[in-house]
Amino acid sequence: MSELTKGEFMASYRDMVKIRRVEETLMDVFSAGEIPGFIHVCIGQEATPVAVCKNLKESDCIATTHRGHGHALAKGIDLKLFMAELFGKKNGPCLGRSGSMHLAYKALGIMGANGIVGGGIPIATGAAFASKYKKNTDVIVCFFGEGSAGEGTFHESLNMASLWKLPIVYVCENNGWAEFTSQSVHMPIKDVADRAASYNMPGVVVPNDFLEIYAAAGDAVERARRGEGPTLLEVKSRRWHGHFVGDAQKYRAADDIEGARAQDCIARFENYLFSNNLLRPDEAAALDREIRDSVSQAIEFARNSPFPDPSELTEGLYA
Ligand SMILES: Cc1ncc(C[n+]2csc(CCOP(=O)(O)OP(=O)(O)O)c2C)c(N)n1
Repeated sequence: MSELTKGEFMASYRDMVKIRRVEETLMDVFSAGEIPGFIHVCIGQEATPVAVCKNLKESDCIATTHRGHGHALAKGIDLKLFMAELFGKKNGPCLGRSGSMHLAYKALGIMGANGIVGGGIPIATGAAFASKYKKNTDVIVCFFGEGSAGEGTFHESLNMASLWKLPIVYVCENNGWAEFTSQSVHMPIKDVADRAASYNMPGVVVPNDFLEIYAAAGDAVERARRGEGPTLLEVKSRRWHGHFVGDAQKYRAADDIEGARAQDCIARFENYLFSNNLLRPDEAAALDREIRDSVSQAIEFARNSPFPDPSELTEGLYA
């Protein structure tokens, strides 16, 4: 793992706050009916995408899930293009066809969000095979929730990746809830990382803490890049809001939600930066204003962008 410079600490903090402000704004504009489909926000989980992606280079690839906004932003997608795609507009990276749940951006190695639980895992594993086959040293990161760890795709992919020593890091963001189902009723173990032993790869558990995730992801990415194979990294993350925007979370106890908020990964990182003289409160406030402005500008950009023309519907299809 490489040591972060003061500039990289600041950039990481900025990315985490950016993801939160984007998600908060999306909750509002989605609720106002401006975005089609469903959206799933990652508020409370911002440390993972940023800490993991800070260990990647541009040509490294990621695969993500229905809750993938934070991963795409952490990999560096332009905020205006991102927003245009969510609004279904023609100037989004997928020409407005993907929306939130299938967002992809090849130029930055964002292989795609995925509405199928566990669907990204074999795709990412295939990309890792391609990287090894082409000898190009790119590492693939596959983000998924603990709900995916019960899918066959998870077990088949991890088995193959270990057998063939593929350059991949499996990152499970375990927030304890798969839609409306608590982990305790669908999984007989507490740590998804225990499953790594079956596939003879390291299984690592870290809390929802930027520094710990950054260090563990760094080790896993380096191991993959050295050709030593995959790692299963589990983050005990917490989601603050419902499964999708509009879910009232009636299935969750109040103290579970309050506990999630109390373990805020951004506040924790901010405290670390303040107490180590890496950030001052006035700098944090200025950064926040700047981020809020850029989010508002991206929303306006998306609102004012054109929808694709129906005549373009079959463009880009193989057959
Ligand atoms: C194969 C499949 N089964 C079920 C669903 C319905 N579904 C959508 S999200 C979800 C829960 C996912 O939970 P998890 O993987 O833990 O991710 P999180 O939502 O917590 O980020 C389910 C069951 C689906 N989309 N795909």
